[in-house]
Formats: sequence, C-alpha cells, structure tokens
Amino acid sequence: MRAPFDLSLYFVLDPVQCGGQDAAVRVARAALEGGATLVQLRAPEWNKRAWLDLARELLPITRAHGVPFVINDHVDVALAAGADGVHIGQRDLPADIARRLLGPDALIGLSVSNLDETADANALAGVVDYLGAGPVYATPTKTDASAPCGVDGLAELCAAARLPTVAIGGIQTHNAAEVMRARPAGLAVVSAICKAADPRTAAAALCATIARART
Ligand code: TZP
Repeated sequence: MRAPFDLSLYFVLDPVQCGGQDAAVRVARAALEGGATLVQLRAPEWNKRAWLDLARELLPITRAHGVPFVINDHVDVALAAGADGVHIGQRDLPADIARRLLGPDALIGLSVSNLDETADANALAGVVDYLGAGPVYATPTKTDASAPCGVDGLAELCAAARLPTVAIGGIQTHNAAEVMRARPAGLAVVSAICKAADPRTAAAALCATIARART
C-alpha cells in the first residue's frame, strides 16, 4: 500500500543552492521544522554517487519527521538509497516502467507543463500518484523549463488534472498566495527555501500562506 502523502509544502532540495552537502542537510532539517510536507532531492549538477551519499543522509531525517522523500529523475538512485519514490519529467523513464522498477508502494510524481501532458497523465492514474505543474513563473533555477503558464494557466492544468497537482516554478513567499488562487494541492519550491536567509522561517511562512488560502 502506498503511504498517504501531503503535497502542501513540497520542498525541492538543491544542494548547490544550499552551499554543499552539509548545508543541504541543515536546510532540509530547517525546512522540515518549518513544516515541509514532502522532500525531493534534485541536484542537476551532481554525479550520482554524490546524490546517493546525500540521499542516505537525508532519509533518516525525513523519516523522523514522517515526511516522504523522493528522488528527482533517477530511479536507480531512489532504489539504491531506499527512498520513498521518484519525481520524473517528460523525458525521463516512462512512468509505467518507473512503477515496475520501484514497485507498488513507491510514490511517483510526474511533471506536466501543458494540457496535452496533463491529459496523458490522467491516463496514468494508478501508475502516477501526483503531478507537478509549471513553471508558473520564469525561474533561474530551471533555465530549460517550458514557457511559464502563469496563475491562470496553472488553474486550467489543476482543473484538468485527475491527480493531485502541486504547483512549481518561481514560487516565493511574496507570490505564494496568488499561486494558491489556482487551487493546487500545494506549492513546490526550491530557491524560496534553499536560498532563504532563514529556511525554517521561510518554510513556516509558506505553510501559513497555504493554510490561509485554504480557509
Ligand atoms: N521544474 C519546473 S520549474 C522548476 C522545476 C524543478 C524549478 C523551480 O525552482 P524555484 O527556485 O522554486 O523557482
């Protein structure tokens, strides 16, 4: 059985943005203390050995908080680390193959950036657990991302999706309330926490905004 998961504040940990492995561990702890409900490791500049080292260090921390820990893109790293799942993009291993490799209990997320991809993802309900939709805004964190969909575009994607959908891309504390108007299942952020002077406070502020938007 797949464990229940909460997309409310989905923290995508980029260790380079944090300043290296030790700093990344400190930021992950702070984000969890601030209320992050899911942690993904995403380290596009790193080799897989470094991913694995950090993933092994992070897993007991996320477990202690009862929060799922997933790996971006790399099914092999997720398996090697014993992570809870993967988040895959449109050009990674197909979701059905990731599911076959990871098994029925793994949490699998899929990125979508337009209505066609969302329709295709709807056919994967049962294979994929949630969608990541965006980028909502342009972001220096992912320079090869599709064109930003904006809040209205995000609202269309969320309305079309049959799976819980977390918004991503350029989300910061100052625009989080605006993004929540599209009614995503939560907000996924990289730099808003990784580059924050105080990652715990940044995570707590985002959680408060998400909670307010739901009332
Ligand atoms: N996918 C779409 S945008 C993005 C990813 C991984 C990066 C989001 O980073 P940030 O710093 O939260 O804008």
